[in-house]
Amino acid sequence: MELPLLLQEFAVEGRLVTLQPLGNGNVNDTYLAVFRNTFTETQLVLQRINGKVFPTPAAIMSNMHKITAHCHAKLEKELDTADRVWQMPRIVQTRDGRDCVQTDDGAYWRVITLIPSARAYDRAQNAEHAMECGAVLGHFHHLVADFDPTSVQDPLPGFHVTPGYLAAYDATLAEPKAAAKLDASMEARRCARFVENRRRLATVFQDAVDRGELRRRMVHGDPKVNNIMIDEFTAKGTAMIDLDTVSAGLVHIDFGDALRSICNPAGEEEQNLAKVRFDEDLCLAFCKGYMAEASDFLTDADRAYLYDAIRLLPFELGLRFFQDYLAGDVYFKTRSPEQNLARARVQFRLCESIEARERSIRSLIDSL
Ligand code: GN1
Ligand code: MG
Repeated sequence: MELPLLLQEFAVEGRLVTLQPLGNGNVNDTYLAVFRNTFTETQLVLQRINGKVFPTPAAIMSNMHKITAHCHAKLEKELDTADRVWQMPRIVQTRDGRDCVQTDDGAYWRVITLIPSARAYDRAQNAEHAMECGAVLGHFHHLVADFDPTSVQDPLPGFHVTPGYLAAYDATLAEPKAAAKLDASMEARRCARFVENRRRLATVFQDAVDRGELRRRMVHGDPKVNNIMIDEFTAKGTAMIDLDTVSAGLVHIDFGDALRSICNPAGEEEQNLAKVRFDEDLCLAFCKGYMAEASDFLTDADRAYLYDAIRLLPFELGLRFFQDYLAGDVYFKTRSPEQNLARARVQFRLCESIEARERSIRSLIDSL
């Protein structure tokens, strides 16, 4: 179906004046749609949910409906006492009251509100930006802290289960095609050695949960820097976007994922590995911003595992990129054949940089 025609199914006023690709998401297809009438303009986000990644798009939408309803009510209630107007995208329903549309090809499409006068960056800009990112994640954790985790379905079974990614990697490597791909590339073989030397890392959080040291709570799941909106006028953080993976998990996953993205000023797509490093000033700024919003969330046990989270998440994401490269780029969107391999190398390099700074990162965490 033509996209402008599809948009007509949603309850939007005005005439469509432009429809263009938006952002750099690695999973869903995202467009900006601008509608105008004589006196107003409405800017919206049209998204095709990636059905190869999310097995049950309808569940994703039902989760989003419940989570945003909870958070919007809380935002309204706290508006008068808040230091800023925090925002969160809202689902724009269809004219007949549905949260999304399924087209004949089976794809699920949804429309959500754009956070106006705000933007997300692919890389941390400076310490102030990192601090605002921390504040947004901390405030998000505050918003979902009293949401009942059992009322949402698992959006993506196996998401952030590192041993599962390792098993998928092993299964891929058992395929002759993947093994040949590994054989053909010195860089890929280097990545494989990197993984072999860190296999034991994978179970650190499963073990901690099994021992009863850490408990699950509502988390975002994908709090990387370009999912955090910054107000263009005030330069303050204003919203967390990309809510598909919000579910019960460990706060460590969010911490580690945000930091692996924010503390690598070179970004995820850097070609020159020499530029990839873990920046502790950005880390400290992020943590300060987070603590100002959510310091009471972190127990001593949580703190004890923060370093492990910071080290694990780039390992896990690198492993996911590397496995996808070997499997023929089936999960993450790519623009060139070696892109997932290059992305994996960046994450592994970042992980090495974190390992080299272990003592200093641990004392930074202790100082929080
Ligand atoms: C994907 O869709 P996007 O780009 O916000 C991925 C994250 C990765 C990220 C790496 C559902 O996020 O887990 O950290 O790419 N999301 C999913 O850029 O797999
Ligand atoms: Mg995103």
